[in-house]
Amino acid sequence: MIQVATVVAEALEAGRAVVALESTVLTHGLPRPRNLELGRALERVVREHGAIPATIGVLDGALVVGIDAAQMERLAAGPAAKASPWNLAALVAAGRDAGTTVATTLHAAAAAGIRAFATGGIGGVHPEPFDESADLAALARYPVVTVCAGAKSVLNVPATIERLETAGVPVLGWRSDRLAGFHVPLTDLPLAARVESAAEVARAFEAHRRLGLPGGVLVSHPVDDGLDPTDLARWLEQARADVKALGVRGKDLTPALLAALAERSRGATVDVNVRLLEANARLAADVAVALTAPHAEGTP
Ligand code: PSU
Ligand code: MN
Repeated sequence: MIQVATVVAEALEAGRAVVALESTVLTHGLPRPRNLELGRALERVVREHGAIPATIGVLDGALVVGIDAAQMERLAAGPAAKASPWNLAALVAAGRDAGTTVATTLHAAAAAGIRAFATGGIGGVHPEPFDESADLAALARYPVVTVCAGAKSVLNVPATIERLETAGVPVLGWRSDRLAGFHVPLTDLPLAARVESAAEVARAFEAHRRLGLPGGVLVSHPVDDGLDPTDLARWLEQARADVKALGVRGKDLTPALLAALAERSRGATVDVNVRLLEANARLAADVAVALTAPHAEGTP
C-alpha cells in the first residue's frame, strides 16, 4: 500500500541522499497558489543541494513516497484531507486524497528507508483544551532525522519540549543553544546539545541508532530574519480569539490557527513560513548527503 516512486527507489538502492518532504503544509498549511509554488521550490532546493526529494502524500488511497508533478498539483488544488496516523487507514480504505502530517510522513519515510526529512514547524502540545499532536509520538518512534524550525508558534512550546524529553527525542540546536521559535528565530528554551555541521548531525543520529535507542533526532534550525516577537504575540492573541469564536477543534485546529495568523499579520507569517521551509529543505539535503558518507554508516 506504500508506493515508492522509481526515482526514489533507485536513489535509495544506489545509496544516494534522499530527503522526505511532507504535504500537509501544501494541503492545509499555506494559502493557494503559494502552496504549490512552495512544494515545487522545496524539491528544487533539495536537488540543488545534492539530494533526491521525495514529497509524500496520499492519492486515491495510496500512500505515495515521491509524488510526481501532476500529483502535487492535484493535492495543492484540493480538496484533500489531512492524514495523521490515526485517520490514515480510513482515508486509504476510502480511496481519498490527503496531505501527510509530520507523523504520517515519518511513517512512510521510515518504511521506504529514507533517513532525512524537512518540515516547517512540528506539531506539539496545544494550550487548553487538551490536544497533543501525533507528531511527538512519531518522532520518538521512527529512525529519521527531522529538520524543523522548532514547534509551531501557536503551541505551548515549553510543554512540547518537555514531552519530547519524556519521549527520548534528542533535539539538536543548529549553531544555537536555544530552541528555534518557528516565526521568530529563537525561544528562551535551552537545548542539551548544539551542532555546528551536517556531519555532526549525522554522527549524533548514528550514535543514537548504535545505542539501540528508538526513534529519530530533531534538528532545531532557527530562521534568519524572523518576525518581531512583539508583533507575533499580538497577532497570535488575535488569531487565537478568531479561532475560538469559530469553535474549531481537533485536526482542524492547527490549520485554522495558521490561517488566522496569516490574515492578522497580512501575510507576514506566510512569508516567514515559506523561507524557513526552504532553509530547512537545504539543511536536510546537507544532512542526507552527510548520512551517505562512510563515517556515518560504518560498522560500530
Ligand atoms: N509546518 C508548517 N506548516 C504546517 C505543518 C507543519 O510550517 O502546516 C503541519 C505538519 O504537517 C504538522 C501538522 O504535522 O501541521 C500538525 O498538525 P496537528 O497539530 O493537528 O498534529
Ligand atoms: Mn490534535
